[in-house]
Parts: sequence; structure tokens; C-alpha cells
Amino acid sequence: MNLTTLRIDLDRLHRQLVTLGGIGALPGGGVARLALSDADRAGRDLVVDWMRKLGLQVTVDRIGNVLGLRPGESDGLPVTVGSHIDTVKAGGIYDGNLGVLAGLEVIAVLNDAGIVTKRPLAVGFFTNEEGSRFAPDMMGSAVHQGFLDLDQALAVRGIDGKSVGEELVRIGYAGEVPTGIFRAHCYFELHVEQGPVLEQEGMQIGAVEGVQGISWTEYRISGVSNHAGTTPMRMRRDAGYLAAAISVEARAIAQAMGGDQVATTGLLQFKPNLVNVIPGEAVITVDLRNTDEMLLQAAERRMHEFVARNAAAENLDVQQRVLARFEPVAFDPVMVDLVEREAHRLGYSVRRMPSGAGHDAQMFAPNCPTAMIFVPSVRGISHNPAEFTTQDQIGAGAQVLLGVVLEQAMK
Ligand code: HGY
Ligand code: MN
Ligand code: MN
Repeated sequence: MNLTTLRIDLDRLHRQLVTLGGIGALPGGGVARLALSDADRAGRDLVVDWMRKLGLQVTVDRIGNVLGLRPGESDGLPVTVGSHIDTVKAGGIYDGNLGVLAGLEVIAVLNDAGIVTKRPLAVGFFTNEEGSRFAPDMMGSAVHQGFLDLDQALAVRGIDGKSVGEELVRIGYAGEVPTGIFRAHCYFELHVEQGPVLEQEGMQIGAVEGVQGISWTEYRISGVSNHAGTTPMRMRRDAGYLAAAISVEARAIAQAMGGDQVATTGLLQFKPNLVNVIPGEAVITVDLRNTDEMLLQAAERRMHEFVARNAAAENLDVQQRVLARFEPVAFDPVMVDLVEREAHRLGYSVRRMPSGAGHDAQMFAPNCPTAMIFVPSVRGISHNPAEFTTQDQIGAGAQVLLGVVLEQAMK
């Protein structure tokens, strides 16, 4: 059979995306499926059921990563496709979910055609890619590929005080399979771009060359709660002021550095958070990213020096904690070429690009040839219920995925 004539079933794939998107669905659209929440459990159960119906051998490892295995004619390391099904608190139905379900669609096409690949295939989803509830992000895939200690990850307490280990047991996904030992022949991940580039340039496919560096820091600031009216300015130990100054400085650093530098203060909490009380405590996070490791370190230094200098001036105590730190990762040029070549062969417009977001693929890249396929995000929106990618764009990405998987699995 001429394998290049195989086509994904876009209706089937889109139906599954919408069905999975209904788990944890938000009233006005979008989805809330935080890692290890009840919604995450329900999503996991649904995808595991789909894996089993495709005849995959499903395994769950000790940090809840789920892999569906399809034997090939030979043994050996599987061609692996994956992503995640956990979402941010108010996210879209495509981030992560598309990559997992497109992987299952590849399996369904091969099943329908009665094709057994030479190499085994594996399709999976990894625990807590988002890192919104439990830091760091890409937690499950980092443990899976041996870059994060399992016990350290299980002990992490989330923004609600629960631990990863407790929550895995609670939702029934504390698996038995040891972690850190699985190796893939190669790894592919289809993902929405989550940025504006492909749409602005009218491109259908992104051949992703790598992932930029990520630095997440939490600053816990302690001062003295006091009366907003009676406390002279010279006597204040205002934790809220420094937190707000950090947010402004993060933006100033990104603007001063320019280039690829980005900065975000996504979480900000005051205590007691009342109109007439000077905040005695504040917590703020700073997310810094850059494609260049040296520049990312320079941005971190500027941020930490600003905090130390102003904490001293304001007579505040600051506890600083690293929530996540990943250096930039480059994908295998041979695999990036393969993605670009397959997109061209199929007649899609394609451009090479870095990823601004973190992905599970970056945890596979040091261990096996790895590449990602991007499809456009309408208006560049993501981590937002308005996240949207058209069916044609989904179809193009999934078709490229089918092609690159077959190219690797049939040789
Ligand atoms: O934060 C990220 O880049 C990813 O969405 N976890
Ligand atoms: Mn993602
Ligand atoms: Mn995400």
C-alpha cells in the first residue's frame, strides 16, 4: 500500500477534541482542567478509554504519565507522540489536547488501514504540563525522561496546599510503572503555536526548531500590616508596594532588553487584601523567558537585584523561591527538516520558528531525536477560553504528524 495516500479523518479528530473539551468546560466557553483535579481525572479516564478502544496497551507510571503502546513488527524503542491534557484555570480546548488526540488519530488511521509499522508506536499524555497548580511546568515529562526526581515532584505542594502525590492517589493515577527509564526512538508533538506568528505571516505549519529558556520565581514579601490612614509614609513597611514595583520593573526589564525577552507577573496576592489596610504580606511571581540563556540570566540578575535593593530601602523581608528553570532547548535538525519536508510535500506553507511556550517535547529532546509541529492560533490567543484553531489548520497539522510518524516508524 502506498502509505502517502493515507489521510487522517478530520471529522473524527475534531469530534474527539470537542468531546474532551467538554470535560471541565467553562460556562462561557473554554476549559478548566487543572492538573490532578476531578476534571483532569475525568479527562484522563476518557482518553484512556479511547486508547483502549484503539487496542493500545495502556500504562500509567508513578507520576501519572499515561502511555498507549502499539506493537510493531520489530521490538525496539517506539516512535512516540505526546503532549498533555491538563489546562490552565481558564484555557482553550486545543493547548496540549490537540497533540494527544492527533496522536490517537494516527493510530486510528493505521488500524483502519490494517497497517502494522516496523517500529512500535506510543502515544501519551504527561502529568501537569502547565505547572499552574503545581510548579514546575512540564513536571510529568521531566520526571518521565529523568530530569526531575520523582520523590521531589510527588512532594510538591500546589497553590491550594495539596501535594502532587496525594492528588495522584486521590484521582486514581498513582501508577506502578517506574519513571525516568522510558526511551523513545524519536518524539513528535503537534501543538497550537499559542502566538501570532503563523497567522500574521499566513503560514499553515510551523517547523519548531526549539523552545526558549524559562525562569519562574516566587517572591514572598513580609512587612507590617497597618492603618491606611494613620500610618505616616516614612513609617510604612508596605509589602504591597514592593510587589507592585516588581510588576512594573519586570515590564521595564523586558522593554530595556528588547529582542526575545518577555516578562510576566501572573500571580499577585496581598494580605489582608483590604482597602484600608497596608498589606503586611504579598506574594508575586515573575516569569522571564528568552531564547538566549545568557540574556535570560542577565534578566534574572536585574530582577533579583531590583528586589534586594528595594526590599532593603523599604525595610521588608523577601523570600525568593525558584518555581521553574529550564534552559533553551534545540530540536534535532534532521527531525525539523523532516517536518518541513513533509509539510512541503503535502503542499502546506511552512516556516521554521522557536517556541515561546514550554512543551513536553523539550524533555525528550536531550534523550532522542525530537521535533514539534505548530499550527496557527487565531489572533495569537492562548491560555484563554478564546483560544481557537480552525479545522483546516488542525487537519494540516495532523496530516503532517501522520507523515513524519510513518517516515520514522516504517524504516
Ligand atoms: O508555561 C508554559 O510555557 C507552558 O504552557 N506550560
Ligand atoms: Mn501546551
Ligand atoms: Mn499551556
